[in-house]
Amino acid sequence: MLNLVLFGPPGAGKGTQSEKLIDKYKLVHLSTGDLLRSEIKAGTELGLRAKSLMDQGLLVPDEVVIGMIDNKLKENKEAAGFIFDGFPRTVKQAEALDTLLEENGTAISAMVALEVEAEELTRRLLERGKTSGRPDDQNEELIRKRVQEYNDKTLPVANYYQNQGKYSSIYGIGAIEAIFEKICTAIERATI
Ligand code: B4P
Repeated sequence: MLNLVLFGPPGAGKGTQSEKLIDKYKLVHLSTGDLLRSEIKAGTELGLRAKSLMDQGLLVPDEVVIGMIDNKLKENKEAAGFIFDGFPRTVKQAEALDTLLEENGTAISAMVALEVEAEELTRRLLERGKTSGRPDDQNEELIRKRVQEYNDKTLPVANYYQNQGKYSSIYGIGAIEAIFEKICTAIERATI
């Protein structure tokens, strides 16, 4: 099984590159951001709880996202592999993911981190906010809060995978196709 973690700050290109990776490696896409947004759209209790945090640029509680991932792994037992997009975002989530995968007799194959400077992240997200309708993409202060949450709570996840020898870093500014090629090379290197 090929199980990839795509890592990086908000706006680094995780969602964008995930679409191309799914196509190439035939993986099941698990984006906690997308899963949370569909709960919000469906008006569930979980969605309502998540919305108030997401609208402030804050992470939702670990138990919520871990539970969602657990359900999705159970629903996709026949998958050739998974791409985790926007998950794990805390060390607790990374540890939980390792346990869940172990229970299914598998493990993370590689983690690819996209590196993009803060000014470019703000520019991209404000641009996306013009058409996405996402409230968290429409306000510069909120975007800065999301990047701060990333620096405080998510960056340590890179060390977690570095310690397991699974971490690769890719510069995420440039043409989408050129970045995709670099990601594929990193995956192939990590999995031979
Ligand atoms: P996400 O949905 O994961 O949102 P994101 O990080 O903003 O998206 P992404 O990083 O995939 O966007 P992309 O770069 O592709 O999370 C939203 C919120 O949900 C979080 O703030 C949090 O509250 C909550 N949440 C989600 N997961 C959680 C978890 N595990 N734990 C707790 N809370 C969680 O795209 C950005 C833009 O850049 C696009 O418009 C794209 O076209 C553009 N772009 C991409 N690549 C480019 C390139 N090379 N050049 C120019 N533009 C590019």
